[in-house]
Amino acid sequence: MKTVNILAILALVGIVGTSCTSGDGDSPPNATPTPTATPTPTPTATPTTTPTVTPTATPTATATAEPTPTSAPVAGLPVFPGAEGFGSTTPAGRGGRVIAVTSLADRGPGSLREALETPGPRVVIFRVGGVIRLRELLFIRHPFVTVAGQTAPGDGIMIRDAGIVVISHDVLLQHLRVRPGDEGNVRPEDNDAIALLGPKVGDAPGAFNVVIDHVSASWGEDETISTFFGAHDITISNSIISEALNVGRRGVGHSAGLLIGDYSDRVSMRYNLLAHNDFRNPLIIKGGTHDFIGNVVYDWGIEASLIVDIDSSTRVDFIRNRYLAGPSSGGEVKEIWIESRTPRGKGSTRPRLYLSDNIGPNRPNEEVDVIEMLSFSIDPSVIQGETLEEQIAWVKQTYLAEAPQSAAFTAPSGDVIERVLSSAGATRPRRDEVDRRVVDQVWSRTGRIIDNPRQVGGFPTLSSAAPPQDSDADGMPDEWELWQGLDPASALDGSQDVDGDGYTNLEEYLHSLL
Ligand SMILES: [Ca+2]
Ligand SMILES: [Ca+2]
Ligand SMILES: [Ca+2]
Ligand SMILES: [Ca+2]
Repeated sequence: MKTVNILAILALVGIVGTSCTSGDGDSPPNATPTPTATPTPTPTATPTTTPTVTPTATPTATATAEPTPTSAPVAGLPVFPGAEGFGSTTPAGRGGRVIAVTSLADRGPGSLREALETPGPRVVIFRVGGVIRLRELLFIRHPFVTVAGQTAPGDGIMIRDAGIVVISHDVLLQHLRVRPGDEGNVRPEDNDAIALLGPKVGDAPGAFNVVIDHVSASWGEDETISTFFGAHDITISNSIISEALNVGRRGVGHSAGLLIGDYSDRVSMRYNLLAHNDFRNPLIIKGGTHDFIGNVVYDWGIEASLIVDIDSSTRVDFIRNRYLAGPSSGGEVKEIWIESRTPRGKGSTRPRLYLSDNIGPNRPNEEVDVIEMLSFSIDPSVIQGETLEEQIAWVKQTYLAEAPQSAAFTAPSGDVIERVLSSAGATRPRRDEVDRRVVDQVWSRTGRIIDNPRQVGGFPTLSSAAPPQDSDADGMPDEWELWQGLDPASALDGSQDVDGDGYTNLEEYLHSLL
């Protein structure tokens, strides 16, 4: 246990002994873990602009030419239809060159690494499916990139043995499986499936305007997904974050799901499944304004969600989440644990949460007071009030907000659990056996936190298949182009926007696969 805190407070409010929470040991590679900036939480409204028609300029790009953006950006256009959350109006690789991944090799011609290391706006499609075994971390250093895993033939794409590190901006990743495991070359302390790092790594601009959507991330040794060092304006949506490895090469238990780490700001976490992670479901530490909406948290171990505020004015909206205990679930804390290390006398910098429609073991329905699913670590001396009732009232008044503080959102209709379990993760072309098993385990309330992938059958194999015919190599198959009235013999039309809705023709094809 790295952090020993406090404090007893109110029996009814819930209480804690130790936490296993800090950012200790989470240093990303080549980075100095000494953030110097203090973030200013800035609630940001969701753009309400209705996408307007913008004529497309004459296309000049080809599949092999240098990128030529084809149209003025449409203000407020979601990066794909239905995208929501902080950063989700990024253009990503829109209008850029098409780069096809044709090799599963770690590097070299046709590799994913080569595609990501190519500067300039780009849309990365896959002409091969299967498993990419990385020999080292896969960095995204250059901005404006779309990685469309849904285009992969066969069983789709899985990345193993190392993870992805995003240190640039305007990035969309969809339908990828990232399962580092414990057999690769990355130090366990750095071995995240996906890390989004702010401007603290070399001279990189840092991660912002990043959308991670329909991604399956599992078997990390550090975190599974993390944001750190001031990464901001990020959405992690419709994804599965599962089976963070516990006692493995690190020698200590470190099954950590999702870390919104030091000085991250404006991170949306929506409609994700977090399953079989001992802690950090998520951990939000040191500030920022974030939202956690419509997620399913299953089978946490010692803790589910934790907010550690260290004199940092953290603001988080927890809305419509479902906490389902599983065989690993234990610990003394309730579903949402608020730890405030704000020094005495700095009352204006306490964390504040907005809670609405969250259900869990300690609050099985909306009739139960929200306080029942909260645990607090607070210096007892700051708590005001003589009687228990007065103290609880003070705690509520101090730590709970009456209205959402982050981006606006559209409440999804239907059942959250049904939605998440049916659609989360890399579902295109199809879910792999890891995701199918995890989802089945949520339905049946089975499974456990694991130490290594061998305990659950090891790495799956994914097969490739013949990709669709694409004669002009613009990323759109011949058949689809003919159906759309495009020219299967000309690559000029991929970056055009024939219906003027702001999405290029190539994007329309990518969206048709979602
Ligand atoms: Ca990490
Ligand atoms: Ca084509
Ligand atoms: Ca074409
Ligand atoms: Ca269009």
